[in-house]
Amino acid sequence: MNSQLGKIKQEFFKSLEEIKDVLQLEKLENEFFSRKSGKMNEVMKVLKDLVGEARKEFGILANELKIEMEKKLAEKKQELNQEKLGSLIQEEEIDVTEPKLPIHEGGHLHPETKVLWEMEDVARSMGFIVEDGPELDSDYYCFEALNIPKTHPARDSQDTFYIKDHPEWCMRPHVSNMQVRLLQKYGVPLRAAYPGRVFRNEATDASHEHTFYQFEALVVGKDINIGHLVGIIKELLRGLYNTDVEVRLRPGYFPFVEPGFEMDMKCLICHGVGCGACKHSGWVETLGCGLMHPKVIEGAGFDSKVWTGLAFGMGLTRLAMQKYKIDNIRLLQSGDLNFLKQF
Ligand code: FA5
Repeated sequence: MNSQLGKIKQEFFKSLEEIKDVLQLEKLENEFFSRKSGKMNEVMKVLKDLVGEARKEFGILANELKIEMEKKLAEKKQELNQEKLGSLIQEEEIDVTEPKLPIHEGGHLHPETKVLWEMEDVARSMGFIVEDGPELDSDYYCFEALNIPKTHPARDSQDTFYIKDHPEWCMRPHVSNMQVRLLQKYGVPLRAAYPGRVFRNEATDASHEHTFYQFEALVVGKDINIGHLVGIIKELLRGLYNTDVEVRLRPGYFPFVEPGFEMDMKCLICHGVGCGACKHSGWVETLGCGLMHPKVIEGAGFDSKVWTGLAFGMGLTRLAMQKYKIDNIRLLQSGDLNFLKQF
């Protein structure tokens, strides 16, 4: 086998042997197969310098190796999932003789789920793909890949829930952990939305929870500007509320955008007069946004002189509060049926 391919093969199989969980596996997959900077794709660049038989032979060998590696990745994924399932079954005791509880009434969707699904529909109608992401994630995707330095306060365990004895893993504090992952998976241009649950070590009040939902989206293309950013956000809000929503933009700092902004919407509960949901200011802090930082685009493997992007992360729980006129965020996860039956 060609020495370059041989080296890659050896490196891949050695790393594969050391993989212990699905997240490590995903990292390995990116290392070798990411569209722009994956090692396999780098090797394929050799092809253009080869001619005739040498080119044909190299192409066949590289393709065979790629198929073999992909097969091994799929097998490993299945093995890891089965191990996990096995341990869950062992832990769970199921009593199949236990009588079924009577069903008194049908349930219905939680208000946050309704808003989530509506937002997904609006985003899809605007040409966005919609993806889920991991809630337990690596420090790399949550911070490092987003140009957030080691010293940033968000990395402090005061703000982020880290996993005991595993300082490289945390419960994601925002869904921005999907930005670089999606760029690596789909390449550019890209229009993607990635809502989900996030976790922060927060003191709760009427508008802050420790566990809440965000709806984030990004667009990467050529000549993306702030007009696109504001237009897309307003269109999404109009789709959710069926009316124009008054918004205001303030400068905001997020290391992964430049320039960055925070956007507030006029409180739909009190119409700007002041209530618990808007901390009596008439405005609700709704989202962070901006033009994607060149370092993030470069980090995902793309030329930031050619490709530009926008991103925004909305507080989906707050959007639901506004939609259903809920003035205390803590009610949403209270499990109080008297509250939930209203929706
Ligand atoms: C972020 O989480 C950034 N990742 C958003 C972003 C994405 C900026 C892309 C730029 C580009 P922030 O911490 O401000 O930013 O949270 C975003 C939104 O989540 C807030 O505007 C707010 O609506 C909501 N939010 C934040 N903290 C809480 C909380 N404790 N409880 C409920 N909602 C919250």
